[in-house]
Amino acid sequence: MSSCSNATPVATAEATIAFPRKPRALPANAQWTTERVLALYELPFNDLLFRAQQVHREHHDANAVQLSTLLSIKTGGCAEDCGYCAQSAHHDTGLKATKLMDLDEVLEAAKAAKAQGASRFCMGAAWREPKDRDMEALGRMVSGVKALGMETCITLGMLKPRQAQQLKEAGLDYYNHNLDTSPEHYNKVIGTRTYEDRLDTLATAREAGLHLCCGGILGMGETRADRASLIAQLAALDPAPESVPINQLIPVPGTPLENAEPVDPFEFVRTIAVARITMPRSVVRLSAGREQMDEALQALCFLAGANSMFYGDRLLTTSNPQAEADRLLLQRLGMAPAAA
Ligand code: SAM
Ligand code: DTB
Ligand code: SF4
Repeated sequence: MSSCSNATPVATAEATIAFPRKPRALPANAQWTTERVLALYELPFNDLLFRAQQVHREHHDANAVQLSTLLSIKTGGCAEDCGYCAQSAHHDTGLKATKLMDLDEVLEAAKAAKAQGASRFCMGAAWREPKDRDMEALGRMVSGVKALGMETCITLGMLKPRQAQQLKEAGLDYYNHNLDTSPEHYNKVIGTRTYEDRLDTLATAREAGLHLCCGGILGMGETRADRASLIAQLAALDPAPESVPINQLIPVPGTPLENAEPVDPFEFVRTIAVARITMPRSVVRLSAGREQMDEALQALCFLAGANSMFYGDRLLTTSNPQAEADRLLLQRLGMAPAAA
């Protein structure tokens, strides 16, 4: 396996508080148990893709792709120790930390994303959680982007109920908060925030009436059983997240996962297919890691049921395929951007 043993979280004061709570088990009536999800993974590749494509066509336009553009509105210096992340203050990645971006700069980036054809603008902040004093500025960003006629998404870490309501009132459509991996593998990657914390934040966002964008990362030294367990956790959220980002780890130098063994490309496609089958109505996003994939692999991901991607030359701190190259790829596949 990968260098994941190196990814064991640093024993900080926060981490020792974080470990005792056990992640919530799947609900007894969960339709997709980890075993049933694993059985999907075990299908012959062609059978799995056929089934995923059937489900996909029942619920979605098979040739439409939703395009989301990301912006890091507050970069680096994060108190959390996520083993994959360039922005954690626990890792020496050489990234320069910044303050929260000015509203004008955010709106300029959103206008540019819209002009390029993105329907959703996703703002990300490298925080464990937002401070109450930042909520007004964040609300103005959300309402400003919304006023441009775009869908809005934001990811700020853990949320308090009042903060989630403030974001909703400002016009937020989606809150992104990933489970990242299985509950079983989680503590090998992250020590400063529990799985339970993440589930609580997702519930808080839901209670405020926000749509959920929630997924994970492949290639962090997890097993197939872990991948199945992650998908079972996502599918058991009731309702399932409206948007499910499947990221391939971008190994960032200086992070504990910099030398993690890459996930097998067919296993990545299988995961997209399994997400499609278990969460039929959700939009499944082919997320980080597309620069490390060739076009044939991305086409297989669309065939497996991916119907969204991050679009624009940058993700948060790392690069993404050029927008022009993506437009050409979609054209060659006879696919078109989905309307917002
Ligand atoms: N700080 C907030 C949080 O973690 O909730 C939001 C930003 S965080 C960067 C959002 C998500 O990006 C993570 O949960 C993770 O799934 C994904 N991500 C971060 N670094 C990544 C990497 N190197 N490769 C793939 N995905 C990554
Ligand atoms: C998600 O699941 N992936 C995005 C978004 N949600 C916020 C972030 C990907 C980050 C990739 C690494 C980086 O650029 O720092
Ligand atoms: Fe901080 Fe989010 Fe990165 Fe974790 S993933 S270190 S919470 S920015």
